[in-house]
Amino acid sequence: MIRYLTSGESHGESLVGIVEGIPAGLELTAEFIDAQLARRWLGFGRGGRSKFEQDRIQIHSGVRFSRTMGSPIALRLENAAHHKDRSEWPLQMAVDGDGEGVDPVTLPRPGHADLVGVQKYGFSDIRPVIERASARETAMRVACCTIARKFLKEFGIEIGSHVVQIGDVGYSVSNGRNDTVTKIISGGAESLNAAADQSQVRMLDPEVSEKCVLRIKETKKEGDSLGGVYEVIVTGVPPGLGSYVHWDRRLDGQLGQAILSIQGQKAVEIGDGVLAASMPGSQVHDPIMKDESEYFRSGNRAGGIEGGISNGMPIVVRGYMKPIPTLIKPLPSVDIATGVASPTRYERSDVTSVPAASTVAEATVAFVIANAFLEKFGGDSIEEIVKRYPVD
Ligand code: EPS
Repeated sequence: MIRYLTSGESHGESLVGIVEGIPAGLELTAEFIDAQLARRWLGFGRGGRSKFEQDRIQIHSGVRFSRTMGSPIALRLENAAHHKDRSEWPLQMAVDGDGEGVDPVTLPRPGHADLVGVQKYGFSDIRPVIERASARETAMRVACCTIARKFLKEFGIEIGSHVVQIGDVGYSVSNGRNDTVTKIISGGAESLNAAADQSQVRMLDPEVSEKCVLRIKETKKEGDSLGGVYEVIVTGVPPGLGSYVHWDRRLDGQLGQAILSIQGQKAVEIGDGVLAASMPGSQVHDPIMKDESEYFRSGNRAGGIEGGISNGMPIVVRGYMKPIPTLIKPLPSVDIATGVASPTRYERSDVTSVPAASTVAEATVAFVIANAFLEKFGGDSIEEIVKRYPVD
């Protein structure tokens, strides 16, 4: 089984990750990880930091001559912001020293971890909360999970995503029944990325994409922020991953956790989950069919999972992200130093990061699917696993 840990603050010197449990013999290069890190910066509506933060992974251990060795893989990413950005960051995030001359942050933003973070950890300064709660952490998460993604690719399992809504602009898609999506993913879910990555907001429809860009521009002018919805699709998944026998082995439950663990995500849906709740059963459940050798479903409202187990159809997961809580427009709050009501102050931020969240979600989904795959077909090396799960 794969596990990973991340460490690091948004404006600290670097982010660090350790990935354990990747089988030996997997081809892995820094370039492969960097390509996914670059996709995480996609999307109109990001703030100033996206202009200069160049994420280049450093692989420190666990890989020899571009192949994994089965040992833990240590990764590091520099925060350019720590060195280059506003001069106070190195001071704010110094590892040693007594912190003299560093002004505390005392106005918690509604919707952020700020207030609950200081209440939990007993700080009088919100800065430590902001720094670790920041979505900057997802850069290392993507790096770690990209190794799981590479592992899945060896076995023909691909992951793609696209944005379906930003704020109130979008379309109601389909989980794989929509003709456009079905056609695109027939060549593997990565084709979905090839199409979505062309759009400024990772949307498949150019007209809707344009409308979203306009909506983001208007929202920026209004000093506000936007959330949205994205869809992650996994193709090439064999039937039988996950299990109904125990709650924590259910694949849909694990995917829900993977999505909701990403900063700012408030809801998750498998297949047509939300719509299905208001429809009669006869219109929801995908008819079972069989060709010469295999069972299949004539639809995919179930999103590729029945009874907590993959059924061989594409896995479809939707994530719902709230608007970013850092707004130019002040929100009502209370100063934690004085107890006096005071509007929030603006910190540099994004207007929306739904396109970025969609790529982070691909990564966290990869981690879940890779573990479920290893549970069923696992071994210590790629060679050993190929014997259990032959690939063309
Ligand atoms: C974030 C605030 C912004 C975002 C950041 C997440 O950072 P800064 O305060 O430095 O402008 O750019 O996202 C990233 C740095 C990233 O890599 O995604 C926040 O408060 O969550």
